[in-house]
Amino acid sequence: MLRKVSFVTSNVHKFEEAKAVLTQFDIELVQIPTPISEIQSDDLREIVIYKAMEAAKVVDPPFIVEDTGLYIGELNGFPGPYASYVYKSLGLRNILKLMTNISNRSAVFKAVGAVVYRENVFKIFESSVKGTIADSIRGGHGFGYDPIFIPSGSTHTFAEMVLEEKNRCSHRGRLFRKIGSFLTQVI
Ligand code: ITT
Repeated sequence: MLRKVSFVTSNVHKFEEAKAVLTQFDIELVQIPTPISEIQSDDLREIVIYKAMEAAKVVDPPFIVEDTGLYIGELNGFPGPYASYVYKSLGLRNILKLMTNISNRSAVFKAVGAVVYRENVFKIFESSVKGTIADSIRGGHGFGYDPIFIPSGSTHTFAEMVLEEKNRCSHRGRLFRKIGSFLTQVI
C-alpha cells in the first residue's frame, strides 16, 4: 500500500530530491510549503527540532523537516547552518573570492532530518558528504551551492549531475534513504 508522508519545506529542489528517493520505498511524498519560523543556531539538530515543533502546530504526522549546512574547512566551518543567508547575501562568486589562494578546499555538506511519525513522537537522522569547493561555478542542474561543490570520488560538481546522480552520493540522498527504511517500519 502506498504510504503518504508530508515534507514541510519551502524549497522545491529539496522536495524533488527527497521525493525521488522515497518513491523507491513506495512512499508518496507531499510538499507542504508553509513557511515555518526558524531559530538561528550553530547546531543543525537544534534548528531541526525547533522546525519540527513549529511544523507540528500546522501539519499532521507523518511529516519530515530537514535542514542543511555547508562547512568549509579553511573558513572554520563557514557558512555552516547559515548557508541560506550567505547564499542570498554573498552569493557563489564572493564565496569563491574568499577562497582565492586557498589550496585546501575541503568542505562537508551535512543534512539533518526530523521524522515526526506520530503525535509528539519523532526521530532524528543525520547524513553528510565530504568534498571540495571548485575553483569556478560549474553546471546548470540543482540549486544553491551545487555549482561549486564536488563530492569526493567525482570530478563533477553536483550541478553537473542530474538529480539521480546527485542523490546517489549526496547528503540528502543518504539522509532520505535512512528515513525511507525507517518509515517503512513505523507507518
Ligand atoms: P526549508 O528550510 O524551507 O526546508 P531552505 O532552502 O531554507 O528550505 P536549508 O535551510 O536546509 O533549506 O538550506 C539552506 C540553504 O543551503 C539553501 O537555501 C541552499 O542555498 C543551500 N542548500 C541546501 N541543500 C543544498 C544542496 O543539496 N545543494 C546545494 N545547496 C544546498
